[in-house]
Amino acid sequence: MADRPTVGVVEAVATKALEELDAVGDAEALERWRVSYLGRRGELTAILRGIGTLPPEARRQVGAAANAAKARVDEAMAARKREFSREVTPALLAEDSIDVTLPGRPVPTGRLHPTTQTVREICRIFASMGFDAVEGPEVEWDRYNFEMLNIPKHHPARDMFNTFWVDYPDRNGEQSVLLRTHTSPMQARIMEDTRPPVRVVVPGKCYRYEATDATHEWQLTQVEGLAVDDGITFADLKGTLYEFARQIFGEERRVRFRCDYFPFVEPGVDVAIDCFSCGGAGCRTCGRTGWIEIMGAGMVHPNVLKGVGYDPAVYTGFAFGMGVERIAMLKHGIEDIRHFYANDLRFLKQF
Ligand code: FA5
Repeated sequence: MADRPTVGVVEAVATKALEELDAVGDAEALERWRVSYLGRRGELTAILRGIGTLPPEARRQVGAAANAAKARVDEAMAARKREFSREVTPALLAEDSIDVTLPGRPVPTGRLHPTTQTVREICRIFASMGFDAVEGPEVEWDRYNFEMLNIPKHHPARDMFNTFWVDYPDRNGEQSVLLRTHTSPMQARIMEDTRPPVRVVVPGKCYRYEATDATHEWQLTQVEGLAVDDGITFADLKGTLYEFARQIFGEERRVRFRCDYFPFVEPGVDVAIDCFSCGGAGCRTCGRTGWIEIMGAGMVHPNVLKGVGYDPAVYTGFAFGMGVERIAMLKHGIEDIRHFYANDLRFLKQF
């Protein structure tokens, strides 16, 4: 660029700038063009800077021409900019468009464990018959798990419950703390704290030191039931459990009551449902018996009532304790209890 600009130079530069501006094809090229004419070292900028060095007369003429040229170029540039922004917008819109008819991406949701689902269903059924639900400790005293249930120390019935003992000997050096083997200790805890009428269910985990097979786990879930009042009979127990079986398994399932022995009830029964897998013919799941035992039950033993300060001449009651996994197996046709706690998502996702 000449040091001393003239009107002719100004016009020539402006014309060249406008011609090149016409040829600019996109926003990036426009920016390159702007820098080359109007940037700090741009051709038009250099002319405008050089005006100050001109003699006064030339400065006036060339200055006026340069200002007019700059105004024309600025206006042309602004017009091109507007054009590009109009062109870019539809292009961008097309690129970023959202197809509102596409189905949304699924959000993975967690789910309740089949045992939890079954516990909730059992509690709901008993709630409909007026039973409250309460929970109790899994680490328990010998006193509640055995003694208050009419199972004194060294009683042979302790062999029915293979026990995990907690290494916490009492003053006499005897083991007195354990992982509860059933939910029955809550019978004593509840009756100790309340006066009749009592109507509760107690869901919770229990532990047994035993070998596992298709229907036995070392950790199991039970729901205990207890109803005590004056005038409660074995017929109330049967009616309540038939109604429960009808609601949870449907009308067509058969229920079997058979005499059984539990030291804390008299008389005692075991309750079984005909096997879902073989329909009662006998198979691996039911141990070839045709029946799956789901609970123990009976009339609360007078010694248990006495132990908590209830008068057995006035009050009677029934109790039951059911295996929740066994009930879930029957409901869903699960042939092996060991699936429940193997943490295999292929199994768990089915519920
Ligand atoms: C009891 O635990 C008694 N407390 C039940 C009871 C309560 C009787 C109140 C009378 C009055 P039992 O050991 O039979 O009884 O267990 C009850 C139920 O728990 C069984 O019918 C079975 O469904 C389930 N169960 C027992 N042991 C296991 C195990 N190892 N794995 C899975 N389920 C089990």
